[in-house]
Amino acid sequence: MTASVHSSETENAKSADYEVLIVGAGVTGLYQLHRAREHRWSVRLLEAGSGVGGTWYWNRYPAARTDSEAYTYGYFTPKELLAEWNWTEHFASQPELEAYFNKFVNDYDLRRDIEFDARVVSAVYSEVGSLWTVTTSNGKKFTATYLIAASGVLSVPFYPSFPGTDTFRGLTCHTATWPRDGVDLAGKRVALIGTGSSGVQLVPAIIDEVQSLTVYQRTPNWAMPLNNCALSAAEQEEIRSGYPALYERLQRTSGGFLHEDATKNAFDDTVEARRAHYEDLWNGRGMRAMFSTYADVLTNPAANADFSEFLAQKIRSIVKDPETADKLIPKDHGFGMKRPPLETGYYEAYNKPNIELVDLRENPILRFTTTGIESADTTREFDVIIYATGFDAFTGALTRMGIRGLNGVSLEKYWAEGPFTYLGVAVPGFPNLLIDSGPHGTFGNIPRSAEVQVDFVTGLVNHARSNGFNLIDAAEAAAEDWTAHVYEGAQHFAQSAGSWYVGGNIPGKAKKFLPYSWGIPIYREKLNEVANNGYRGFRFAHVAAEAAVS
Ligand code: NA7
Repeated sequence: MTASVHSSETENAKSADYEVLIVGAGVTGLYQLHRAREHRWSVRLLEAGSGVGGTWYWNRYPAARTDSEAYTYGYFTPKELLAEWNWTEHFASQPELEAYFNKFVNDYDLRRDIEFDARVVSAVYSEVGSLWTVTTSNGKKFTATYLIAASGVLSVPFYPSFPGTDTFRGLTCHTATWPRDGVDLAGKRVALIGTGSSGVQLVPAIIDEVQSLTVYQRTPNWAMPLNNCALSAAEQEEIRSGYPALYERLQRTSGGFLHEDATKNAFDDTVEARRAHYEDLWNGRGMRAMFSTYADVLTNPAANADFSEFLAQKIRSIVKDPETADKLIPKDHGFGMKRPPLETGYYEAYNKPNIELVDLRENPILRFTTTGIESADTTREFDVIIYATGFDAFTGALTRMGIRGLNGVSLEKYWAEGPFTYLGVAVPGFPNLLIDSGPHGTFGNIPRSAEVQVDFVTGLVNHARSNGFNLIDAAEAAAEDWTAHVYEGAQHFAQSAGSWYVGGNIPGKAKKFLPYSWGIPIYREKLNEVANNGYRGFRFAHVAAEAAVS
């Protein structure tokens, strides 16, 4: 490294439109843009939608809300936003979250750096000058030294293919691309396919409005009450003054949630003590049961079965028809092996006269007809069919962007057998592609894990910038070690086969564990250690505009 900072930046500026392109204006990409501005990078953010918020821009279905306490989900920097913003409920609804991200963008004048309606359709790395050429759906081209993908882990909606879907003459929609003007469901015969978090939120929100609701369920989930409620002015004040202590706590807990990690094992308690603890969890807020049940609830099958049986009893006690209750109880996985939905009146909705639950294991969908859905038992007629069928999680957005690294290798092909990353932020052979929030790095309360990545990526780019480098690549051996470390942490999730944690929901997708399950504090520690050791595991170089990489 010989070039001075100034000469290197000038040279890059000559050969590329920007130093950095960020993809995605969701919770992660906006924070990355803010950090880019702080460090005066020349930057442009490319966003597929016409507005900001990512998940909270697209998922506008009734009752869409976060399962993280809102005050743990928002940004902790900049400080002004913390002081000014009031969350109105413990768990914020989609409109409130969208308003929050708009305020962030407006207050910090970020909008001028965002290109809307610009879905990335191709991103090709060139060794000459070490830069990315990115093409967007609106026909524009951009070049930059660094391409930072903040394209989200749950951002590519999945549509299962059923015969005849094109023939249905009524309305079809997906929870993840819900129309901006809403969908008129009043008095309609509605079908809902899918009972993950989105379906579980939607059912009680529409049951009183529709003429009939038929829920097509393939796999029931262990849903627990969200126990949301409004925040009083006094609580809002308390939250505002408690942010520093709250942030410290969120740095400590494995999921980056409020909820403390359990230290006791299930059978250290008596039956009575366990029962009392389970009741307390049932009446508690948010994702507490995932972290605070017992230390061995995910790792000891007997402990897992004990808690799962408590939940099964709860379902039986709420749902009046025993056959329906039984269908709603998962049989193929224990609590926590798949991401548990949080519910508000979901099980109660099955006591309404206008709901029907169709178990797809008994009655698979055979085809869509012009007027409804034919399943093995009968044909039902509908005005509206709603897909709540989830996402091609973690890798879906990255493998659909037309990313090509060194020698034209496609990321989609490179990851055909599962993702291969260093730290969840870099891929060997794809220089200067950096990932904020993707496979092998994301866990728990997404903004809290994403900020660890954004801060690391910001430091990494600054390190390269200030040392006159314009090429960052991950070493293959480092990625091998990291990928092995990710899989080692996945062993507890042995029953997750059908989950989006392992690509189990997408036909033909490699079945590999995708999140980083060691917890955010360990992740942060590992990333800090790499940064403090000169970004060990990365290769840096300076490539002149006309020269090829040696
Ligand atoms: P999820 O949790 O992936 O749920 C998708 C649902 O769709 C789930 O019940 C699936 O059943 C069902 N599904 C998927 N494919 C089919 C087919 N072919 N036939 C019938 N049913 C199908 O997505 P959500 O949007 O609810 O939530 C995603 C995350 O967003 C959530 O966990 C939170 O983190 C926020 P399956 O279980 O695969 O049998």
